Amino acid sequence: SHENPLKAAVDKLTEPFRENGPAEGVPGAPSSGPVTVEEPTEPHGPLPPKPDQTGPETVSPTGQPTGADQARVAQSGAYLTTAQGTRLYDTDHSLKAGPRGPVLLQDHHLREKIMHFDHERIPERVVHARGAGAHGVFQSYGTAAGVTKAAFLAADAETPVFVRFSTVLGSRGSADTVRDTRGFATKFYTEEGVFDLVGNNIPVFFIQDAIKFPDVIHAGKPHPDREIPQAQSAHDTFWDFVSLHTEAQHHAMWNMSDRGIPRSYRTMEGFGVHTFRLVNAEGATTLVKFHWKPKLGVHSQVWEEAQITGGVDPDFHRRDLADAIEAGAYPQWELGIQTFPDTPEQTFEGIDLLDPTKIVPEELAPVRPIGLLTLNRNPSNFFAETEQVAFHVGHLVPGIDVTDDPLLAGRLFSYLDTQITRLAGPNFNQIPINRPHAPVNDMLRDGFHQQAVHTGVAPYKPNSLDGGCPFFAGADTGAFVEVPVELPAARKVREAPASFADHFSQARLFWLSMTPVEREHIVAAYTFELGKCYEQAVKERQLLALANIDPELCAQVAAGLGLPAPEATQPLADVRPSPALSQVGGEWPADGRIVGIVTDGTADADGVRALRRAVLDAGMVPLVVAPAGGKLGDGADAITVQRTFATARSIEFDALVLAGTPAPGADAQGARDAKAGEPGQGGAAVDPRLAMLVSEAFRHAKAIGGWAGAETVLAAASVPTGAPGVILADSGEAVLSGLTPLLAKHRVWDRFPAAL
Ligand code: HDD
Repeated sequence: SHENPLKAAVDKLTEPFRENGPAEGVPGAPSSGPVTVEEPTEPHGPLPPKPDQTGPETVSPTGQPTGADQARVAQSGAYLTTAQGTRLYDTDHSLKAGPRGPVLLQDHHLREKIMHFDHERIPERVVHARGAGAHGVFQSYGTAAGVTKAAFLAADAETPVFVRFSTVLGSRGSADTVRDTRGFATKFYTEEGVFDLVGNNIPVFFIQDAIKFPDVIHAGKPHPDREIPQAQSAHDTFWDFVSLHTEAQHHAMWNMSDRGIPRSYRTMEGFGVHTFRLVNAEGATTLVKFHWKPKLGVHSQVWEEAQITGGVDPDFHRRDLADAIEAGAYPQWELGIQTFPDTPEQTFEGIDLLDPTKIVPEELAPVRPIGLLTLNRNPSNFFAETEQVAFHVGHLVPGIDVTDDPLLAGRLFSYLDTQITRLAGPNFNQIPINRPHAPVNDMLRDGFHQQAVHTGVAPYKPNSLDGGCPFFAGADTGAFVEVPVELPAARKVREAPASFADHFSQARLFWLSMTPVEREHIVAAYTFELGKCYEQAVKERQLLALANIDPELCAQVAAGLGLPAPEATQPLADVRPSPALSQVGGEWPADGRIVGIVTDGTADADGVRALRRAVLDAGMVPLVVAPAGGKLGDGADAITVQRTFATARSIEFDALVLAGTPAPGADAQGARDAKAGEPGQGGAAVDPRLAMLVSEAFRHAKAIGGWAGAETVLAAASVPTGAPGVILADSGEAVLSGLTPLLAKHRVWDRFPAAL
């Protein structure tokens, strides 16, 4: 960070606005000449919050409102009433002229009930319509105190937060696991006002200037004539745009990588994308990029899993987040910052910090942890909280300011503007989930859905009739004061800086930073997406962009499309890979991983029980899978079946253990016959659904184990017993100790490329 030479100027500029009255003749003050705003009374402390501006309701960790709020819960009072509080004796029948007669217009209850229902929906978000949210707390480490004066980043500060994760392109009801960027928006209810960090799980963006946002979104959303395809980029208009507008290539490559299909919201990184400017107590400024690092590591689904999930459990990510929180497995992320000197060039190691299509590799600027986010409470009402939460990149607190990134500039307009339509007016800050926890003392008045009953006669400044209140704060009394950045003399132009013309070097950097298995996934993703395009010209143009990123990547995709690989039209960028970008190679705690225990219900019940216990003891989650639902065995020892062969798919499990299935005596020939759906001679049939489950788990690179007869099932699923990540032992516990180290690596990576 650098000393800010302009601190004195800021102090001087803000002086007229402070409590003790204006200083005389300060240049830059709002009126010319001496400032004459006389306040007739002494300022007093902040006014108590208005009833409509207190924080969201108190809710117990189990989601039950506590204390006084209990009375406000629907379905808990004694009598059903109208919206006006009049008690009702019937809500099942319209008022009619006789049981078979016409319905009467005078039925006020019918009209009120239908009127309200007719208006239950609000417009979905124009982007990021599909999402899931959670409450939590942000614990600051205090390590950013040297670079920012933001109070919520001071040592030991604890701040309530609400986070909403989302996909970008799909409608509100679309599937969670589509290939897309994910939103990661955090609202910090700080003592100095609300700070929103409205980021994504991808650190770069498709465009460098917000004026292109309608273009990229129109291209990505379904085609305007048929409104298909839903929630995907695998179509002509998307690839038409990104192949013509090549600054989108870097972000498109992240989407085609495993980052585009996260395993869980809990296993995603988050990024503020833009460079922000922090200001410390001395007025010194530092440029930063924000990062969220998940404690569970960064993990993804494989493509086939994502597709299956979209069908069998479209709410996969939403459910996963809510279940984890309900089970007390609170997801956590560390907030970190990369810091850069605030020099006039606003570049770091040659990378333009105002270009949102560029990252600064962590190897060049390490991410320094500054606090811990824990999500620990599910919303109690999706609409009230997750749907109505309104984020805005302009919700800033003292100590955090914006830069001149032209993408950020347009966002600063858009997020307020969109709420006018979505939340129907300018008072969306009064909706409980959006209310600041800091005292609010604004002079904004009236408007649709105004909840406050403001008192006083003078919502204007200066005034004498309301005692001159409210008063201005200064930089030293917590005012948000813009950093007085010096601007070079400039011409008004519609142009971008020259460095913004580099569209391929960082896409190449990303590609070169991937491991072989991750590259294979990227090739498969491009081949699938372009394979879904109809226009030859679009495919050829995108191949040309790939040629300028990496000829090998281009050749592989071209081969998959059956098209010639074009030559690069510009020299390949000379870049150093950033291993930090790869998701493969690390090890993470196996806590909370899901182990499917498959049994036919007849064999080794004690073994199944013991394995369940061992899985729980290891901090993981056992799910017992059997041919049909119900209980296995009787009495206190009975084992509850949690998934059946009809409901279990590989997507849900991190590992599968085959416990005594099928009955001993089955042979491989029997298993092969069973695969065709018929019991073989002398062998028990392997249920084809079980065979499918196991072969899926194998293809999805999940660890598989088993004992007592597991070989037969493996044979039926065409899984070689010697394959990587297949552990056969003579007891469940022995199998588990073989599986646990595999789970720490997330997947059996060695199984690729054979598996896909
Ligand atoms: Fe945006 C929503 C993230 C560029 C305009 N955006 C939205 C959400 C996230 C992002 C996470 C969902 C918030 C929620 O859960 O309610 N957006 C980003 C990121 C961007 C970005 C990381 C680039 C770095 N966005 C961007 C641009 C514009 C918008 C350039 C317009 C010029 N974004 C919006 C919006 C949305 C929105 C139209 C839709 C709903 C909303 O704001 O509240 O204003």
